[in-house]
Amino acid sequence: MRHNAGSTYTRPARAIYPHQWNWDSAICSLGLATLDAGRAWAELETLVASRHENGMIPHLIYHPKPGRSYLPRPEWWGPIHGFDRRCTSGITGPPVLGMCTKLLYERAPDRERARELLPHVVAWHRFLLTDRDPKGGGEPVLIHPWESGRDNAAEWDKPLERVRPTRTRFSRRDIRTVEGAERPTNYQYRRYLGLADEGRALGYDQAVLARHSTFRVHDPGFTAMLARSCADAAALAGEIGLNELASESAEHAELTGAALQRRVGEDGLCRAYDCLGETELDVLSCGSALALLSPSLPSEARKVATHVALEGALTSYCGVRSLAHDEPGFHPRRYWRGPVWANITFLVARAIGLAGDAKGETTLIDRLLATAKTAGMREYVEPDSGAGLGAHDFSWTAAIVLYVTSR
Ligand code: 2M8
Repeated sequence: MRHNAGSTYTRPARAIYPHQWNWDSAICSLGLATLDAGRAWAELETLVASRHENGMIPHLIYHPKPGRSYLPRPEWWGPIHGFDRRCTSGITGPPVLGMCTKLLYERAPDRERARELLPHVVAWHRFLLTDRDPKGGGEPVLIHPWESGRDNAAEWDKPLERVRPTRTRFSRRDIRTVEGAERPTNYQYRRYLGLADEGRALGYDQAVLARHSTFRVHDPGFTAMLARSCADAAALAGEIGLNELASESAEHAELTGAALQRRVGEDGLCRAYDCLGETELDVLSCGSALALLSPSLPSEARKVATHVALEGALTSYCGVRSLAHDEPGFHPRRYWRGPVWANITFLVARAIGLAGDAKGETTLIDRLLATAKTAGMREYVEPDSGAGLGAHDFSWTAAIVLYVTSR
């Protein structure tokens, strides 16, 4: 992890991801907290420094000298800039920052720094529940698969069919360092880049995109992370004397939690939703397990999702699978379509622990640690063999191992 950590933020993995990513940074701060508390706070401060005027914290913030090693380059988005003038993407990412800020505060309390940071975290939540929630229902509209953090998740297959590829010639550097079979396909990349072009044509007006993007979905994983982050922001704001932010965040948590309650299906699981087709996306992925993060998930739904993660279709001896093994789109080596990721296992473990199931939490954390011990700090692993996949020396895997072993 030190190898990837600069003085103010941590790259996910030097060769393939040479910039700052939103949820990667938030999770990395937890590992850093075990080594150097000041540096951990700097990680989150650097992240919020990239905020946009509307409160959005982008999914990706470019190194000032971006080089040519990562596709898309800043020009694909505009270029557009954050508050600190770094170039950023025009989309957002999974909102674990509120939750990580609270965890960091618990590990390394710094009242002044938390009081500076938290208003930007809450402004981001406010953005997600206004510009990105045109109907005011409490579930942000995602306008790009990258916003879910689970880029090629099988549930995005159908909604992606509508996206018009705008460029056919581009050079993917990711498959120079990682096997192509472990990454998204060219078919998907053409559409990821098509969406970046579409957003640019609309000037990255986020409220317009939430209504008119050709890709618009609700992701229970994203909404649940938001619900948890809002609840955690409310608790932390209360503790450090930011009372208005505390009540606003409590309202946000209630709104998002209620939206997820409405998303619970007949079998007790929350699934993704295609806003354009107005249909549920019938895929069982870790998005359904992440729903456990919502503080107000009904107890029957909590029981079902916990079972699926610990013993059911999403279980693996390595942790929580990104996609159920019996789904038609399942592929044990391909990125978010089957492999096990440490961050997902950690988030689901935490959600289960917070609901009072210490045994379930320990089971998942033990699986995560045993896997890291044999596979090393890999980006993801094969769910049945435990073989390491994707990037080596992956930052959040190391950060999570540091964090959970130093409690
Ligand atoms: C992956 O996504 C980026 C695009 O944002 C990529 O493939 O280039 C995802 O795994 C995402 O969740 C993660 O934040 C990012 C950096 O680790 O890589």
